Amino acid sequence: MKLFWAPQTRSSRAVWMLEEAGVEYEIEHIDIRDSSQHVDVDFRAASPMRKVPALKDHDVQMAESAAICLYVADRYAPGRLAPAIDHADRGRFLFWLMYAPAVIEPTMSEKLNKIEPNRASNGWGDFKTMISTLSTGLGGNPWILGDHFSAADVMLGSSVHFMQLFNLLGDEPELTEYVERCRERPAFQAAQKKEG
Ligand SMILES: N[C@@H](CCC(=O)N[C@@H](CS)C(=O)NCC(=O)O)C(=O)O
Repeated sequence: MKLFWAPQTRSSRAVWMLEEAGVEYEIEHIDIRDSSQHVDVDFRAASPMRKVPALKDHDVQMAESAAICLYVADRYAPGRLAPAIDHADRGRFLFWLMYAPAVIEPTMSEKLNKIEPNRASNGWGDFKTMISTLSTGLGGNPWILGDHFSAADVMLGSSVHFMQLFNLLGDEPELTEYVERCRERPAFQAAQKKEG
């Protein structure tokens, strides 16, 4: 399995995921600032937008971090990092997995770029509602599905990690403790080590 990766990017969550799954993989460094270097046919096939992370696993080629996390969990750690397809938690798991790209990232972008949110027409609401929904979702549990860590925590935890790096997180004890728990995981630390 090969992960197309760049430092200080969303690639770190794919590494975290692969480390949690315990699969073997190699990393190919993509220079995201120089598209003339994007000559690898596998990278071009896996990532039509030439973005990282992207993955090649035998004949599977794909991009989008949430999709990669879901693929790795279902393929290599079913029942452990993703509830089985007929498990009652599956719906909640998918909701929170998709919450990161569908709600957290657009609201973060609006906040960083000081764009006034249009709650009613935006599919992602606004930053404040995103934060309170996530805090309520955690509800004092260690992980988003309760006691069980899953791929959804990789997506959510890495998003909260970036929120903190960008100084977007105010006094949110629930989220601060959550991201601290994520950072204590050996797989998270292995991913951070690769950042150099
Ligand atoms: N929605 C994508 C976003 C991927 C993305 O934007 N990656 C950035 C780095 S964090 C990138 O490759 N940027 C280079 C470019 O767009 O040329 C995901 O979650 O994987």
